[in-house]
Amino acid sequence: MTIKNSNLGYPRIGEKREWKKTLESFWKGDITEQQFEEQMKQIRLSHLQKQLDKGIDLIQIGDFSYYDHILDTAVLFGLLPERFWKQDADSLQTYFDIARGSRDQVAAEMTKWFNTNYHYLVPELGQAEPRLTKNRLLNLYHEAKEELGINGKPVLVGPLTLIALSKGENKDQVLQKLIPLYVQVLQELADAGAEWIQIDEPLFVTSDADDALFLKAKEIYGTIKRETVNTKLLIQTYFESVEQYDHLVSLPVDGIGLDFVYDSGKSLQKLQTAGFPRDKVLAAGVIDGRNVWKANLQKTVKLVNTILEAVDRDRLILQPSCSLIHVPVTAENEKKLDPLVKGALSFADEKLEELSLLTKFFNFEAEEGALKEYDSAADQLSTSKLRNQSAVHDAMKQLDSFSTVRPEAGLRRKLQNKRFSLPLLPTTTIGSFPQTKEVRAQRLKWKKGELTEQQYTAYIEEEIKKWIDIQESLELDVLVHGEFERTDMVEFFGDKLTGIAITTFGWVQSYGSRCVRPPVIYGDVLLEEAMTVKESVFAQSLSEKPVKGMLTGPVTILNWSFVRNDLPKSTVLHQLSLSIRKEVQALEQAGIAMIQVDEPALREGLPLKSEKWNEYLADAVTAFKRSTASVQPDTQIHTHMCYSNFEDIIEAIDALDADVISIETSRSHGELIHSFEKYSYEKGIGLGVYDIHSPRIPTKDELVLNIERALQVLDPELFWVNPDCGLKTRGVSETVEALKVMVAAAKSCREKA
Ligand code: MET
Repeated sequence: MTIKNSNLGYPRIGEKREWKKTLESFWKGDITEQQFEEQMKQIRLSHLQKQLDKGIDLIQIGDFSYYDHILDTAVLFGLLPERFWKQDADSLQTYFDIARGSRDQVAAEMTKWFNTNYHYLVPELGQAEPRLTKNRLLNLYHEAKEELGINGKPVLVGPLTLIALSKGENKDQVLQKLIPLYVQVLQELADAGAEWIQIDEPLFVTSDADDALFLKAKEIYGTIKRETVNTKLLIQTYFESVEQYDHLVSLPVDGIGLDFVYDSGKSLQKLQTAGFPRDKVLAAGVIDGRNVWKANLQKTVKLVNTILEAVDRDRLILQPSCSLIHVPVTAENEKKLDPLVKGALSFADEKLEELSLLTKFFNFEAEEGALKEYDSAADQLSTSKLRNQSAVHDAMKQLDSFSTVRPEAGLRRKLQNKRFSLPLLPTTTIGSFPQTKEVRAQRLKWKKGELTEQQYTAYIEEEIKKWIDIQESLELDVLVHGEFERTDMVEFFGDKLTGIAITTFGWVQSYGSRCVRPPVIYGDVLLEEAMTVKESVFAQSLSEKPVKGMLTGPVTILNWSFVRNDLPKSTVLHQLSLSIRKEVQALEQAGIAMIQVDEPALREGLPLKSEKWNEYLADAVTAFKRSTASVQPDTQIHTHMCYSNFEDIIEAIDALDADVISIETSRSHGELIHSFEKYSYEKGIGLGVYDIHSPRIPTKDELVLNIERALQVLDPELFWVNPDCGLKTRGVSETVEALKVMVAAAKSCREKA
């Protein structure tokens, strides 16, 4: 019997982001709906063809989406937000209106998919009566069969996960009503000839998956299985091990998918000790679907052999650990990378090749030599200087000798008050000012060599000067240089630090058509030259007021990059902290008296399993403190964080020991202030007073209200007034107008305080 392989999802965006371009040209009205559908079909079919060519046996259908597969599932079951009910549920217009907002209606809320940087649209249950709309999945199944002869494996998010991720009061009721609809969809696919159908239930890896949930799951899948005939159902989990292994594997379905890469060792252990039911198929995630490194196939063979001790060959399917939408499409087009780095990379296409080779090996169609040869490319990177920088290793050996503790916060505050003599409720911004078309055009010219280094520097300095003048005339108290020299707050540092590469086409979908290109941390991280001193010093030379130095912190650089996997993440984090520490020192030595180290990604890096939180937070806090603790007590350290649920991590935030923290809040003002009510926070704090995601200019009264509300809980001596986040995506005049209102609001609150 041969061992089969399977895929869980292929990146939609295309090698050169063709998908994004098609979407955006449709939104702009450059192509008609028919042209749009035709172009999307070509992209979709080419992705299927590629997977077929790479030797994948079970190719999934339904992972391709025009925006987001959770939205697809919600629409399939008629779960449209109430404000869109008047619109035709089957139309493309409605679909995109929900995703992006229409002239009259706001879009659905967006949030991160488990611990990834992929954002899904949150289904709103409201008073919805679930019903089936057009069964797009069925059409796609037919399309693959007719056009390419592929008997695809339809993929659908399961009812438990779908409901858990939705907003609404009546979850149980909706869930009950969904079950017959799932049965109907599955049966239509079965009747069309689908041999396997995959139902994703990643909810089963979270801490919410308790006995009660599995009890419900048993009942629901009992019904689904009983009523769906002539097909095989597979329940798929990913991103972590399933604590309730026994419950999961006894669900009444035909196959179970487990992630053996992000496993914390538990699923494998359970498989070894408790075995695997003989009447089921195990779909084993053995190729890392979350990272960009080549698998070590010889090690993977060992893993598969261990799995084979518990499962018969003909009951095993090999696959990536999760959908490949979390990695870029192909490493083949990366022409600018060091060959050692490129040689060790594996994006989606390469991962499928790995899978195919591995399957061939187990089916006696490939020799062990082929695996050895495959693994040697990554070995070359491992033994190279890139991963063995003695300066970094020496520093890491003495990690404890780098201080992480500053003098007591109260004492620092006294010294800093004396040094800066700021007014009550000081005003500032988060760092970036509008990245206008012109700023981007100039940077592009410089990158292409059409501007000399000198010309580009002169341009950036002109922008800095313009905005220092604007900030002076707005009478802001603490200024920033504006970050005009930065494309992106992580990419900028990734580009400058040794050991981190920026790819050319390494894009992954973040939300909708928006893609990000995470830097690749491939080697030991080292700061060889100061990264931000020039611009900061120039900006400070133009004003008597303090201008904040502006850095991205180690936790955020780590969380927004692809990270080498030969070291524990915490080691890479600590390496990063040593580089940021050096930069902080360089800024201080150059006379910069306030330094902001942004950590917007601190909260989102929390592991899925709560038992791992303490370790993560302890490392994050230490890395931040190591980055910042070298400065004099009267140098003021700021940090900034983006909106998230702070209740969970408020102690860690306090432990960062930053002199001033600013937090994005305007979308959850009440809730956030509430967290601080219960926790007495005694350092400088600015809760964003207006939303920067909207072009709307706030009114002074609104902002006064926001400030006053915060002051009911927080000490006015500690409160700062600032917008929610950086202003890089805003227009120039709306930025100036909004800041004018903000300063006026701060002044009037100051008088009253
Ligand atoms: N300093 C950065 C900025 O103002 C912080 C952004 S946090 C996502 O853009």
